[in-house]
Amino acid sequence: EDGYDLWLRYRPLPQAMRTEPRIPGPPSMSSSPALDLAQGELQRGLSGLNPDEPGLDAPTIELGTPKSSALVAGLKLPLKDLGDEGYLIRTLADGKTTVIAANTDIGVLYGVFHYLRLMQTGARTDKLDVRSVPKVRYRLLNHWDNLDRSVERGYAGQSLWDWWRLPDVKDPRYLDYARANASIGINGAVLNNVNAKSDSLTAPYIAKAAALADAFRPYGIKVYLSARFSSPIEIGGLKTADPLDPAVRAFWKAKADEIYKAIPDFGGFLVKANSEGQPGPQDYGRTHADGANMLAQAVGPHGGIVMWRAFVYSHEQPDDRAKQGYAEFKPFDGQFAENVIVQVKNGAIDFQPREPFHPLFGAMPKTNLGLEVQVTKEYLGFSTHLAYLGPMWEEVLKADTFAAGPGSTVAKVVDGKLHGYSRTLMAGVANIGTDRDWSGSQFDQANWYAFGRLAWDPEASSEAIARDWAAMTFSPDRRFTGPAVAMMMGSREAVVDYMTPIGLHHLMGRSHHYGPGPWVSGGERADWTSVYYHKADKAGIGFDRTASGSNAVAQYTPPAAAGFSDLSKIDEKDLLWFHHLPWTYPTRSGRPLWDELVTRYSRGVRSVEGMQASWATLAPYVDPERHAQVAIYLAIQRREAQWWRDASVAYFQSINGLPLPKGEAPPPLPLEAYERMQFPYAPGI
Ligand code: BDP
Repeated sequence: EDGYDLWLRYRPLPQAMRTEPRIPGPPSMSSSPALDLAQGELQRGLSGLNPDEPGLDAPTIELGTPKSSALVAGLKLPLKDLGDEGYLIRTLADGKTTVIAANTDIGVLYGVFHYLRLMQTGARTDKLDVRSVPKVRYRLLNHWDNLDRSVERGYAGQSLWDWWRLPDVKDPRYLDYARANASIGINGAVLNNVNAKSDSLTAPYIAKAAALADAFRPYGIKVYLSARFSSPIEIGGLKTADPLDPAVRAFWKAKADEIYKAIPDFGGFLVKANSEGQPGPQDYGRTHADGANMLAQAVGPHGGIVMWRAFVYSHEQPDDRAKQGYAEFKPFDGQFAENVIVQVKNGAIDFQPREPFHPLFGAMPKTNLGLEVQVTKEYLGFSTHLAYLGPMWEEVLKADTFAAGPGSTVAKVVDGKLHGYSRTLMAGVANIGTDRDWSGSQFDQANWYAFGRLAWDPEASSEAIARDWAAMTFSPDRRFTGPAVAMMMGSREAVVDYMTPIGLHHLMGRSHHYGPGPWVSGGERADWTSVYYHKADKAGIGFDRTASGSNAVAQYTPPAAAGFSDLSKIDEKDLLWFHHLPWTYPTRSGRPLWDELVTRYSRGVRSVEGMQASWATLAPYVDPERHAQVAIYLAIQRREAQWWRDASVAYFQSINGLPLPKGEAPPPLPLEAYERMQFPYAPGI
């Protein structure tokens, strides 16, 4: 039991949970690879979950489209609004037949996975009436995979893509990867790192990407590539990459044509430009819109899209990095081509354990905006800390931009409803690698899973998703799922507490981003240090982003801004993100700020102890191998939560000179000892 089977284990259900044996319906009228997969998956699931021989009068399941199944065609089901990916699952009036129907074969496959999920989680399946349509069109994993198979910010081994042996050798794992994605509705994968190499757009690499596309296609997954903006120079022999230069435009058009020849359903390009040293249109005095539109024109005739990232910050360092994305994109609202999606991180800094929503959401009604989240836990303890990210994403999706009055949530921006976007996108930076358990830990699989489910429905409940995942991955027994889900739901808050409580952010070790580093200062850029963000001194702590400070709040709509600026309104979870306050500031607990800070640090450590205790009681429901792995990781997390707490308390105390609140243990080591702790070989940098 190494976790390879993910949430698709199909082990026999406890007797009490087995529904009547079922048999798949008769062969369909016509078939396709996706339909064969759907049929095969159903058979595999049913026989795994209930190994008993089906009785002669067992209920049947019919699956198909009106084209592939006479029964489905004859039923005249309301399929019209299901689009290309939605499905219906319905038990017919005879009570004996359940149909899984869709307009397309991939819709049927999605429906089969849904049906199997119901069985796996012990839900009733004898009287079904389910209708599901994805709310977001592009549901993509972004792999930050390099061509040498290292994975930037990856903590689960090497890249799955064996570039060396591709295109000839097709590792069966590619199919398992695609199947897992299809089971949660992911329909695209950007294969290579946003810090891209031009090599990935050369003929040999296009052939390799085409082999992956062939493997993924039956599962409804398209491939996309990150494009390096200076490719016309590096592989096109040109002197410039100026997006308004005719030769440059011709290069990209020819490149797109070449790619589509090899991959007729190629999805398009993802671009990181003029950010962290990457080349971009601004190098030529052009705008993001100029760059994006040029590429959009190249892929447009083939049906492709361009995802242009808003994670930008320039060489000139502004007073507040949080303001830069908005400043560079907002003025160009309405100037991006229809097949461009501006891809915006959930928060304005960089995937911190907690960030308020990015001010661009709600601010670009005339530009397709997509949401990018980080599934891999670069800033939340890599793969050894247990942090279920569903609640973090739900928090941002539920945040109210007030762009069109109350209820203008980020979810409604992202699913296109608020502004009528023509294309909608959710992208997740993948946490997948060659580790047998795919994600580097058992519980990190839940983040991959939750990302897919939330991309399908950004208004879904992260708790319900956790329950499904825990039931499918470990055991549907409620005595297991109750405590396991409680653990998961509290886990991200625990990390916030022991790393960056009360709105603090960017306090981690330099460059590898592992472990505490609130003292980090100096070096290349001020906005790569911790002191830039916490601004602690003898008098107080926090980043003043109100009108008296950087005024980043002004980038939000007035009601949202007021909610952040007004000390009587702000949720304390965001307090020090927006305010610089005296150490004595009275928080809502009644404790002065300093005492509250220390209390939260310690609470984080105690939460991890709580997870350990809870996990120990769950041993009867989990195989010993996976139980032990989780227990070992929790022990690492406990130790490191303590390290975060002690190092942070020691550092901030050295600044403010204040005593610890009563009952709080002093850090066992002097500050210098924490400062000296180094982790030079952290993976995935
Ligand atoms: C940061 C990562 C860096 C990425 C960058 C990005 O530290 O490795 O290249 O984001 O999103 O979080 O481009």
